[in-house]
Amino acid sequence: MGDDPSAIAIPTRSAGLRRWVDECVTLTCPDRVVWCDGSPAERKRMLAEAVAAGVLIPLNHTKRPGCYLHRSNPNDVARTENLTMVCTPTREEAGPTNNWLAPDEAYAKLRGWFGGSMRGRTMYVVPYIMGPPDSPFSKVGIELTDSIYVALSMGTMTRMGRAALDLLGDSDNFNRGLHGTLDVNPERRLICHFPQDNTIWSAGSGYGGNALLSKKCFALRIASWMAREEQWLAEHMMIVGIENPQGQTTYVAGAFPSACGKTNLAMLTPPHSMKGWKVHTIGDDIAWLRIGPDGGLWAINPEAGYFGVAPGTNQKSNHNAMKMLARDTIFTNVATTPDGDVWWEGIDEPPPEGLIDWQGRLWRPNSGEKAAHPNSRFTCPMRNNPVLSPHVDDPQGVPISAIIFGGRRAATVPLVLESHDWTHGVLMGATMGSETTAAAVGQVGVLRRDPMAMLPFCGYNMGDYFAHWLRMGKLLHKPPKIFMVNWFRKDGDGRFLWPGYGENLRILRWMIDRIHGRARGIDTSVGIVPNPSELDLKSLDLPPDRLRESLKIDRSEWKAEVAAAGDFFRKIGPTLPDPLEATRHAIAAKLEASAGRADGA
Ligand code: OXD
Ligand code: MN
Repeated sequence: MGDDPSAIAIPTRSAGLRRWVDECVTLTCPDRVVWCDGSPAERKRMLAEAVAAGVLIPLNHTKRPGCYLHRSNPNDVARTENLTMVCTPTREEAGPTNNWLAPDEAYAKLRGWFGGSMRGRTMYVVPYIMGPPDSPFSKVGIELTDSIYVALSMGTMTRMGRAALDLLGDSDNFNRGLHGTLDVNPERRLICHFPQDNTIWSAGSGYGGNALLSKKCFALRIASWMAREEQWLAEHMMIVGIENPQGQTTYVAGAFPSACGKTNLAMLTPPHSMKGWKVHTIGDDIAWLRIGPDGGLWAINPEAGYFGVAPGTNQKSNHNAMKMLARDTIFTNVATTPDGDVWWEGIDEPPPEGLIDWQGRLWRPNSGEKAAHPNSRFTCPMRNNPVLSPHVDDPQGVPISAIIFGGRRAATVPLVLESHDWTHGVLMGATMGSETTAAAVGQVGVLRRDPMAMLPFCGYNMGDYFAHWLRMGKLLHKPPKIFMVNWFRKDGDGRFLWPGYGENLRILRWMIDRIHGRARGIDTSVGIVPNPSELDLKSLDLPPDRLRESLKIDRSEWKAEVAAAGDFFRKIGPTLPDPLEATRHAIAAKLEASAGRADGA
């Protein structure tokens, strides 16, 4: 260990960091410790090592330079929410929506599993910064991992290496993440968060959401805890700038559950008819939002790369992603073609003969099995994104004019709905529902309440989290408008009513018109919907009755929705803030009173 040259080459001035690495080395007993410096030479060396070890398979470097395939253990292909714990001293602090373990119990159990677990392996010390290096809002984390795939992925997903140690200096204020692959056995898999210790211990999984500790574990679960203490917000949101033909850019942040199109929305291609409109990506998954000196909400993207869902990504759904995936990308659990390229369901190219499935077997078209895993992924640096915003590194972030909450709803929720005020917007977010996807282990397509798309990611009591959102509204002098969207409403035959993807810009445009006072909308009991005449529908082949159907507010569906929200609130229990329940009751009363109205809402 001590004789590894890289351990000497990157000293840290942080005594706290040295002490903690020593403790973890004593516990896990790796053969070698490598301090990652984040240099291109190091990456080249580690890629070669990963290939030699069979962890990565090089793809066709003529077609896809710098691209690799990783195949997971088939038991380890998605986040395991049932094995994800918030370890606060009391169960109440974790709240009714989180799994809880007492810190002593969690540490003791994991200490047992980690003991000697890195014998014969290398421990990578991965220092990283979440956020632009010059931002006062950025934070340092260190992940210790025995997975070269994780270390390489962290190099893409974060600002990784020497810069993080420089920023840390002699401080011991950093997130302590210990990750061990162990024997990839679901029986010995736990992802434990200790918010009071700024610590994460993740054991037994190599899957991104469980093992890249910067992402869900630090930037959401631990950061949401910090955000409450420090009066900011850590959210599961994409951030995008939308520039109109006059050159004015409006930034919006949008919370959608996993695999509901955040990445596509963050880099959408405007429809041909919307000449002069441009989209600039700030982030596709996580936003850290602060109150700026102007009293408005400002956002940074703490990440530096995208860990996106491959299936369904194609030239139409995300032309920019297809471009950025042409190089420097690690693909996980996709299918591969005989000439060493990638393939997945929904790539919009026929599967070539001789396709190899995500488990490395010859795929048979009639087998009824997917060639790529439904949660197969790409890990790609944000610098590859052709529409990356020039403001992505701005230390203060970008000003947010609107927050969008969106889910996957076959019925009830219209294409877009604006809240009446902040509290109503928080209610919309708090009660949003979505049909589950393959991003987490479990049944797919089941409606569940997923408040602010944070159900699996909020690091503390959900009722306290709602109260924090309400408090933030009071602190903001210029609160953003809050909208709810649903790109996924279906007709009676199960077909999507709205074309989605790039066409969603037409809906964003209406939001921007609302923000700048250029559209009136139609007020209903449950929020403001567009008057169809206010929507830019130029060259859109959508029959008026389908548009009407997608915007419809059905009174009986909404009565059921508001009642279901009440059921969910009862599960939150005593921490639920009164204003949310009062607003829900007021809407229920308005729905009752509107029984005689023509639109019924
Ligand atoms: C993700 C997720 O990977 O939400 O972003 O699961
Ligand atoms: Mn996500």
